[in-house]
Amino acid sequence: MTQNQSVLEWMEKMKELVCPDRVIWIDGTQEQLESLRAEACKTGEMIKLNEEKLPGCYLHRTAVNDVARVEGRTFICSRSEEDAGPTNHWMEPSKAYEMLYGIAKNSYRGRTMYVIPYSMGPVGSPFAKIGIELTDSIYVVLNMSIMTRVGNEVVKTLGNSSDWVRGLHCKCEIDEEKRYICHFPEDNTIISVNSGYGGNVLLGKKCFALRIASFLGKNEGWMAEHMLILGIQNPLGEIKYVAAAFPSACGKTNLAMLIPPEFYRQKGYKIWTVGDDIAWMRIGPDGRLWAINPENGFFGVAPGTNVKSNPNALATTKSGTIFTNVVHNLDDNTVWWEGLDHNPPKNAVDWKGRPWDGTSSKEKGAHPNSRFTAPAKNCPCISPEFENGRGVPISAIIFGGRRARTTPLVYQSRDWNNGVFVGSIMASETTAAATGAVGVVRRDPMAMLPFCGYHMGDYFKHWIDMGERLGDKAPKIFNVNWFRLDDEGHFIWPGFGDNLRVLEWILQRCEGKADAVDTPIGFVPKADDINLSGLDLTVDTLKTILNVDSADWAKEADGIEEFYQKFGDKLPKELKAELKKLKEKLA
Ligand code: GTP
Ligand code: SPV
Ligand code: MN
Repeated sequence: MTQNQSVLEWMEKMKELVCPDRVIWIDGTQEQLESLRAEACKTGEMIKLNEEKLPGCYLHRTAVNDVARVEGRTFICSRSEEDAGPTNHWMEPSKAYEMLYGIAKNSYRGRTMYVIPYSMGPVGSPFAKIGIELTDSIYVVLNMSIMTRVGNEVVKTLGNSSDWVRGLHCKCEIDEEKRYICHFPEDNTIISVNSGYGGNVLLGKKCFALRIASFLGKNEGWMAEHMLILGIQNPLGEIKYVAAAFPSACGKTNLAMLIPPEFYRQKGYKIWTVGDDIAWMRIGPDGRLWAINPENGFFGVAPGTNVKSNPNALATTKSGTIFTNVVHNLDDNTVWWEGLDHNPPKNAVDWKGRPWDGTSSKEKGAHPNSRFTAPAKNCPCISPEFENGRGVPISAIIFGGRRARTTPLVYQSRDWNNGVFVGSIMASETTAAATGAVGVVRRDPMAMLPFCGYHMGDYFKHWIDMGERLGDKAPKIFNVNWFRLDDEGHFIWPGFGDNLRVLEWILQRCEGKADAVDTPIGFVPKADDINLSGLDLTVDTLKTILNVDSADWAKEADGIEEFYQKFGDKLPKELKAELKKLKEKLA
């Protein structure tokens, strides 16, 4: 397959370690993928779904103990502990290698080693980076071949370069106690053992495109962020792009594919999806910030996805898609999940593989973090710029979280550094995307808490530095919160497609066209400036979610101060100054 010495040497070493029965290079051809799908169906690893209703679609169930990212078992193994920082788990690299090699040893006995050469970003684009993942899981091969660009073209593009990310994945026994997701930023290496779930094993995604890439970005002067990218086309046909960072399961896929409300559609608004989870951003020749989506598919949350909430995502999953941990409807060999429709199947199998009657069962049929892996090219609103290796210019950066109270629907930061402050203080209720308690408010700076591959204080500084380089060409920075609750616990803002109403105000602000109210935390819209046409929401209700409560924010400021203490001297002085300014404004 290749004469690349760095690849051959590493593979030899890994082969000696894990002892596969055979080695298969993934060439990216449909024939090879088809034979792997057939093999996975024969062993029961995957179930082929109804070819008429869901052509080329499959169902997979992971082990019951292996359904989400495991943040407590995710490590940054930099040489110095200080470089991993206070928000990451750290292990000394030589100790980590020794432990991981001990677990991985001989674990491919009786199994096949699949070698997946993959490109994050369009193959050969100046933005793109290459990885090679070794895995003993066909499920991983098939997911990676949807989520990334894989095969011969990638090997050819790599040539003799040693600039590529090494990835070893071993299913082992899917033993929770020996599950480790380890990153060696200084060695461009990722090792994942004892898991078969998404973000733990699709090494191009969070491991490479965020944890390793954020480290590369700091050193090379660019940014790897947990952000969707979307284009908003106005009635004049002009398209403006925004990037938005929300924590896991907080609405990136939904926002990236939103369908404009009727009122906006009639005026001629249209949304174009560039990415739904990860953005790599560089300063372009024109001095602006340009973004690409390094992925080639969507690994989206299934529950809650339906014709109303996200018709584009649903359409994207109608062919060539792998479903993980959803309900299997045995009547017509299709899939179902909570929130798909009001007709749960009676004759079905739940995500644990047990018989399930959706009409009477009190238990959920699909896991809350069940997912679809769907090709980007299926998406009805995929941007014509999706394959463009130069990326798209970003007008606004939007941070957001899931907050029942305190954070208003939207506000704008005063300038770049204040915007970095707004990102750094993000807090959100935890979701099922990672193991652990759900619904607990935690600080999640820039939605990168589980994904920053180095010291978070240095990461903040990198943001400040990027702003300095961007100068007056820097995107404007905003914060949104779709999740404010009323006293009965209902969402006040309708969300989903109606979020375009907020995006419209954001773009108007970028062009200096909309007014705002100056509050202690930044600029909030005047209630009249959010277009409510065709919406069953009164201006008075809107005012309740635009409100900035000084007492709540004074408490918030104390929480920020406590959080900031973690970073010691690594907290940039600019952010310290922003906190001081906030406190003064609240006093
Ligand atoms: P990851 O793939 O984990 O990074 O998640 P994500 O950020 O892409 O989240 P996604 O769009 O899949 O949404 C997760 C959950 O939030 C789903 O259950 C959605 O139904 C819900 N959600 C998304 N957007 C909105 C919104 O505007 N309002 C409300 N109330 N819920 C939303
Ligand atoms: C997330 O948790 O942010 C995801 C899913 O996008 S995973 O790939 O598992 O990280
Ligand atoms: Mn994500």
